[in-house]
Amino acid sequence: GIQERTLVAVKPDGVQRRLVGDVIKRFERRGFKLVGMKLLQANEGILSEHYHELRRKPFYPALIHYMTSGPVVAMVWEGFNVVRTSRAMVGDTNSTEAKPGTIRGDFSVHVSRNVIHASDSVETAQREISLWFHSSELVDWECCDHNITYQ
Ligand code: YYY
Ligand code: MG
Repeated sequence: GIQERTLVAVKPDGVQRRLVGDVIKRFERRGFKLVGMKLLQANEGILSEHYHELRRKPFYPALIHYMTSGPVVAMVWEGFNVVRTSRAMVGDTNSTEAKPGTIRGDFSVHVSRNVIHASDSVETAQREISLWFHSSELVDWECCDHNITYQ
């Protein structure tokens, strides 16, 4: 869609490895607009909702343990087709398959420590944004280069 929004989160391994700046830089340079951002220690409550679809997977307990092991940086990015484009920027879930040039393909070697989350559809993005952010934490603002980035 036109000006859609997506949830991106730098996971605890990414924060520990000081990759937050690299991740933000890629989204800024691509032309997306940051409309929300916070560092937080996620608890099991939010993560069990966030990963509800995966609750029966064998890796689920380890995933929750990892995701609660330290702070995450949650962000909302806005722009043209941002949901699909950010998935392409993030790369394959399995770091082994992730192409060089993608965030996972450049910064991770194992699926269980794959640095970053990005919503997988517009519907998922809407659900995840309202799970991680209050509407008052999202900022509507005009980017000064909007008419240069877009036709
Ligand atoms: O959306 P994405 O993060 O690319 O993958 P999901 O299938 O939603 O899985 C979420 C999360 O679970 C993944 O980023 C790492 C972890 N995981 C895992 O540890 N082992 C797997 N075999 C599959 C996923
Ligand atoms: Mg997913």
